[in-house]
Amino acid sequence: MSTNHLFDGLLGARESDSRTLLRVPAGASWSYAEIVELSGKLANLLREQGVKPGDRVAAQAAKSVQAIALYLATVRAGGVFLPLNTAYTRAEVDYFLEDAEPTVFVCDSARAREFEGIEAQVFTLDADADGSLIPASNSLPVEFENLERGPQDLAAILYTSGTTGLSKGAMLSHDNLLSNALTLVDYWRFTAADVLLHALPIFHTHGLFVATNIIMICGGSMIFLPRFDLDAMIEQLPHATSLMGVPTFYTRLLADPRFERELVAHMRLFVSGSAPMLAETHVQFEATSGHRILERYGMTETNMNTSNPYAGERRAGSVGFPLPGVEIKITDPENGAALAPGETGMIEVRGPNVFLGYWRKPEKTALELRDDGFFITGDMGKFDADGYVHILGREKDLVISGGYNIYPKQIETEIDALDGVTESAVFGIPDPDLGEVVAAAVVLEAGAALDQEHILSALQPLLARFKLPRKLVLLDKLPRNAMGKVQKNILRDRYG
Ligand code: MCA
Ligand code: AMP
Repeated sequence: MSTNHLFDGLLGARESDSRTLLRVPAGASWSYAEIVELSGKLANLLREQGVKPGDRVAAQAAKSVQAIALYLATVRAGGVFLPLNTAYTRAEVDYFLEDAEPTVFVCDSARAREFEGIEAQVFTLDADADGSLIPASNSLPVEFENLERGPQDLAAILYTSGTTGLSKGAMLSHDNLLSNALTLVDYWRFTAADVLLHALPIFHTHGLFVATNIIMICGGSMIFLPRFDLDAMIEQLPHATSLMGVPTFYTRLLADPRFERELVAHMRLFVSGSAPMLAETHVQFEATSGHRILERYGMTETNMNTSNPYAGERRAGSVGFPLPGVEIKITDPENGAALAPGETGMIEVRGPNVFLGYWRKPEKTALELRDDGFFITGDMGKFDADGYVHILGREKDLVISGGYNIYPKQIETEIDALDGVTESAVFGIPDPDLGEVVAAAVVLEAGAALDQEHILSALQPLLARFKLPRKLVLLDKLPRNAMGKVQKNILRDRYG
């Protein structure tokens, strides 16, 4: 039998395991064996559609067990899984389809007409499993001889924006994903007794790889919520042992009077990441629930890099220690020279978790991934005296809103292209719910007949709704320093 590094590591031994891997609040559940079977049928379908090793399978699909099975099927068929945020507009998706050239594209049936005529074979998959994908695979065998894939073969591409405004596909290998999940199972002490309350989207590293891969490896199960919903969280927490979320999950739970100590007294672990968590949230969470949140730090390009300890002190305001096998170096951003503990500089990461490079963008890869394997994260930080890593800022121009990364450059490019606009600056302002939200300052041409409402409606077909500025101010000019660089810190202070 051939080896498939990632699939064997995740589910290799579980094809006749009748225990539950996943259940939804309405009651339906799927065993490990059933999900392996479903992935076998889908892998047969992908092969029938011409998916060969290295071919991309893109999915902009609602969260469902079938979407998870499609990820597994792609891996088994030797393909490269490419999940896309369901909020992306047609204009945004077009870019990914052109760049990645998938063989198969799966989307919601409500949007299928938008994608008529594209190069890829289009199938549809809705939240309730309706659509063409599942019927097309129904009569195919569950048996599937997995394609031979080694540790360094590509398993997934996840797009992440950049300072240029154009998204870059981070190429993740079988071993990037497997090695990181294996490390985390150990570090966070996941076992077959775990029930993870899964409320994250499954088109990002956090919800797809960290949460799902960990559970498959440890043999535990997941309660799969379609999205974060407070009522459902309060209802399901008593049945879970662990939760992974972005800080917004925790601030929203804390604000709900039903979130009390007794509700979660039985819980084992609360993990937070994807965005900075305020130290006061840590403190309040512990005071209310009796649990100390375990904060960790990751990136699309690197999976998880650091984590607070399971047994030792979980330090508020810190992202913990480098994970076993992961090296972290703090460097001078000007020249890359290593800095001493306590000094603040660029966080660089090396290890089996670090991606292979950006898809078809060797020049971008060369800018961020050093020859010696260290990846330049764009996050600024330091080690404290006890070896804990602290993230102290970002060198990259990035807004993190509710755990979604939003690159100002993409929004500025769209605003600047509007008739009547001279220039714009997009920046993050603090928000009690989402951490940060997007704000924009726009300078109009003299006499331009544009106002805030026109600008926002012109942006709607171009940008996912979570990227639309929540605050938009019209200015005569943007504040600039002596070098001519826009001073976003001044805008942030003034309008935040
Ligand atoms: C939804 N909206 C948002 C966001 N989410 N606006 C800004 N930022 C957001 N994050 C907007 C919608 O467009 C909509 O706007 C309105 O809010 C309500 O939408 P709804 O879906 O009801 O939103 P919500 O339920 O309030 O969602 C907030 C959320 C969600 C629960 C925080 O965004 C979420 O699940 N975030 C997690 C993101 C995540 O998984 N990040 C991991 C990536 P309108 O009314 O105008 O239509 S980072 C990663 O993977 C790295 C590796 C790592 O370290 O983990
Ligand atoms: P992404 O592009 O989704 O991979 O987002 C990765 C970025 O999210 C990192 O480079 C950090 O800036 C940020 N991030 C992730 N986890 C944390 C955390 N625990 N604290 C602060 N920032 C974080």
